[in-house]
Amino acid sequence: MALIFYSESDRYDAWRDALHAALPDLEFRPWEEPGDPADIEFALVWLPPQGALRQFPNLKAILNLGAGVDALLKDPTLPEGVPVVRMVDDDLATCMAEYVLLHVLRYHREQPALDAQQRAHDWRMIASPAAMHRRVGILGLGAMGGEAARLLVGAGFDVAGWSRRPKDLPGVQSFHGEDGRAAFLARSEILVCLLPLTPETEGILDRDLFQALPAGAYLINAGRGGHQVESDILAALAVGQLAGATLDVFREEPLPAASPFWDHPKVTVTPHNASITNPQSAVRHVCESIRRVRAGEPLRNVVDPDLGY
Ligand code: NDP
Ligand code: OXD
Repeated sequence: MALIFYSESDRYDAWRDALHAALPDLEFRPWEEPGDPADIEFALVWLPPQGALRQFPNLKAILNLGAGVDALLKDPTLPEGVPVVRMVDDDLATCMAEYVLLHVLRYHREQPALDAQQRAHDWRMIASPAAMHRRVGILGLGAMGGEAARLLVGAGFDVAGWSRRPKDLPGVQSFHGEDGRAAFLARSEILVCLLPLTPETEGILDRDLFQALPAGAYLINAGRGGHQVESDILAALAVGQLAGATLDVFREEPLPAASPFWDHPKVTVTPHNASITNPQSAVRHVCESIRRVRAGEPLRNVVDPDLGY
C-alpha cells in the first residue's frame, strides 16, 4: 500500500517523517517517483496538476492538504467515485481563529487610524466601546468559522454567523440561508468571510452585500479570492461604505505587484497565510482517514461534490 504526495507549498520531508512515524507500513512516494501506479491507494495533495490523479487505478481516497477543495473540484477529470477528504485539524482552525481575532481587534480598537495618527505625529484619543457592543458577523460557521466565533465570543464580542443550515453554537446568533442573509448583514459591523468557494458563494462579496452592511463596516476575507468582486471592494472603500478591508486571499495569487490593494491606505494584505496546515498536528487527521479506509469504516469530512465543499 502506498501514498503519493503532491504539493508545491507543503513540506515534503515533514509530511514523510510525520506519516512514517505514525504509519511505518505506509509507503510514502514523491510525485516524481510514483513507482507502479497500481500501488497507490491514497493521494495526499494540494493543487495537483489537472488530470494527474486519474493515473492511479486503485485510488481509495484523495486527502486534501487544505480545508478548501475548490481548486481540486475544478478538475473535470477527477476520478469518479473516489472520495475527496478535506483537511479538518485543530491547529488549522485555531490559527485561523487567531487571525480573525487579531484583525477584528485591530478594527474594533481603531488601530489603523491610530497608526495613521502616529505617522502624522498626531496625538488624539480615539475611544472604542467594549467588545460586547461590537457586532461581528461570520460568513460560514464550519470548522474555521465555528472556532473563530468561539474565540470572539470568549473575547466578549457580540457574534453572529451565517451558514446554510441553522447552528447552535454557544453565544453565537445563528442566521441561515437566503432568508437569514439580510438581517445577518444588517448587524455586521465587522464582517468575516470564512466560506468555502462554491458556485453559490462565488462573488458573494460584492456591491449588493456591502450595501446591506452598516455604513462604515469592515471586511475581513480569509475564505477565497473568488468570493470577492475586487472592483466592488475598491468602490465601497472609496465611498466609505467599507471603512477598511483585510484580505488574505485574492482572485490572482500571488497578488500582482500592480494590484491597487498593495498600497491602499484602507487595506491590509496578507499572503494567504491566515492558517497553514501543520503536518505535526494534521497528520492525525490523515492517519484517521487511512485507518478508516483500511477498516472499511465510513470516512469523515468527505466533500459533497454537488455542494462543492
Ligand atoms: P466547512 O466546510 O467546515 O464550513 C463551511 C461553512 O460555510 C459551513 O458553515 C457551511 O454551512 C457554510 N456554507 C457553505 N456554503 C454556504 C452557502 N451557500 N450559504 C451559507 N453558508 C454556506 O469549511 P472550513 O470552515 O473548514 O473552511 C472554510 C474555508 O476557509 C475553506 O473552504 C477555505 O476556502 C478557507 N480557508 C482559508 C485558509 C487561509 O489560510 N486563508 C485556511 C483554511 C481555510 P453549513 O454548516 O450549513 O454546511
Ligand atoms: C486551505 C487554505 O484551504 O490554506 O486550507 O487556503
